[in-house]
Amino acid sequence: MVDVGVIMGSDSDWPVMSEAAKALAEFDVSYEVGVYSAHRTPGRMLSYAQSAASRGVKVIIAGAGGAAHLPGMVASATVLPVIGVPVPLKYLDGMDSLLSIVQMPAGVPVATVSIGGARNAGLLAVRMLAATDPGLQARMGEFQAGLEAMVLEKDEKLRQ
Ligand code: RP5
Repeated sequence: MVDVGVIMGSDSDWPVMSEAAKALAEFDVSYEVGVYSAHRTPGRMLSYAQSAASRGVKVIIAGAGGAAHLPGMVASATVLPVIGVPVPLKYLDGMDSLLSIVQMPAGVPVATVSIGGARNAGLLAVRMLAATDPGLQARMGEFQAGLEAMVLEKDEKLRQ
C-alpha cells in the first residue's frame, strides 16, 4: 500500500514528474509511479483511477503535456484529491498543458500547480497527508524553516 500515486501520460513526462517523486522521497512518503495515457490507454487509466482509493492511495499526482486530459479524467473517476502538473512540450511553452488541466468544470476539482511544477505537486501532496499526520506536519514545518534560513543566508551574503 502506498500513499501517493505519481502518474503521467507518457514516459517522456518523467524528467519533469521525477521531481514530484523526489519531493515525496525527501519526506519518506511512499509512492508508486506509472504511465497511464488518457488517449492511448483510456481503459487502463480508468481502472487505475477507479481502484486507487480502495488500494489505499490517498493522493494522486497526475502530469501530462499538450492536450493534457489525464488529471481531469482521473479526477472524474476517483474520490481522491488529484494534483495536476502541466508538462511543457516543444510548442506553446506548456500553456496548452496548463489550460487543459486548470479549466475543470465545477464539481470535478484538480489542484493545478505551475507549468513544470512537479516539485510543488509533491510538496502539496505531503501537506495533504500532513493534515492528519502530526509527525509529517512537524517535518513540513522544519522544511519551511529551512527555506527561510536559506533566504536569510543569501541576504546576509549579499549585504557583505
Ligand atoms: C501527453 O502527450 C503526454 O502526457 C506527453 O506529455 C505528451 C507526448 O507524449 P509522447 O508522444 O512523448 O509519448 O499525453
